[in-house]
Amino acid sequence: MKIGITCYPTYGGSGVVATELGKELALRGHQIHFISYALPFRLTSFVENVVFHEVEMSNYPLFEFPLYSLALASKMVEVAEYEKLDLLHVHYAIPHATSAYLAKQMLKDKRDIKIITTLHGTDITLVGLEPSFLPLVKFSIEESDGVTAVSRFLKEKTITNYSINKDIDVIPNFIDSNLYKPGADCAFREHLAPRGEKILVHTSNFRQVKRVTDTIRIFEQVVKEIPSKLILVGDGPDRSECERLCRQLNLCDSIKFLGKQDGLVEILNAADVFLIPSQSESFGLAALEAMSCGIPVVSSSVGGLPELIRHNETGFIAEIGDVKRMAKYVIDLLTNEKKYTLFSENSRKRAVEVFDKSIVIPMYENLYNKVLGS
Ligand code: GMT
Repeated sequence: MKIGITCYPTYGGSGVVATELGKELALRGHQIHFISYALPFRLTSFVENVVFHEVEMSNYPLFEFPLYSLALASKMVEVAEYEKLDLLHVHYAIPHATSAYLAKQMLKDKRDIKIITTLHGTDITLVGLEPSFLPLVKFSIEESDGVTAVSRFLKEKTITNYSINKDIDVIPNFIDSNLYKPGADCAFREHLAPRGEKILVHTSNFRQVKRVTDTIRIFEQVVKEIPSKLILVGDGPDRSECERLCRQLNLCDSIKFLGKQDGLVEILNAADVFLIPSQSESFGLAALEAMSCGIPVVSSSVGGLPELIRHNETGFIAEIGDVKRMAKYVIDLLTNEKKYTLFSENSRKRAVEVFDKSIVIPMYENLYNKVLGS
């Protein structure tokens, strides 16, 4: 198949899923054309069957606001026409599904290009609900030939919040469990915790929905009981507030901000517990990455997280903001070796058996075939 993929190219789960999907489809012989304003950050080296098309932006002074959605639609038309695409698979509804709709209309006399829209999270639960976007998001979803959501939670939210009367396939996030796998204790661990302290880790884009300050509050309670360190990976709007909180709690020596990092597998393999106390999380790709490395996860009970994390089996789940309970769960895990080993094994097993790319990628291929009628 010849497939155009559009996603946000910068850091973020939807861009990761879209790029890894494109790379895997290319390995399976499909021709993949990424269409975006910049090279997706996970597309770091040459992959056969993958081409990148950059959306060029005009900076004419009359256009006070960049007209990206329109430029994207034009580029989609160009690529679809000259590369003879069968379908456009867009990730994150706003504005990608709308640009794809426009491209489809422009192409309608030449080819019947199909549109698949994958809903990832805040496109439905936050931004899409704004009055200025809601009717457009609803329309663009309904006009897509196929729609997928990354969890049952997100599917249900889409149907209720947008009164959508359309089939939505649930296709979860996936992982390369050969890459994200448990590794031997490394020098990195010794560097982070030279006195054999336990290591808690959190990775995110430091936006409000991630409640990174809760992560710090959980750690504050854990460190009172167990010698430990907290590693925070990523960057974003809440980082300064988090750094202030560390200073205020006098925890600067125990908490390390690593910023954005590429060597995530190595960092996860140095850790004991992964924390994700989000306010909203439609799937929780970061938690899956940790589980695949055999790291038990302690999370909030929101969104799609309970579909990923098995309470009292692969990790623990608590109410949003219940820092005390989450800390109690972490302490329980770190002081009970037998339980810890069992949870670690269960986490890895669930990642491999349910969410490995070899299981999930065919779900997308099946949907493509269904939509193309082949
Ligand atoms: O919705 C977002 O915040 C954006 C999106 C992204 O690009 O990072 O994240 C969402 O998509 C991921 C991949 O499907 C999911 O694993 C994340 O749970 C989801 N984030 C939220 O729902 C907050």
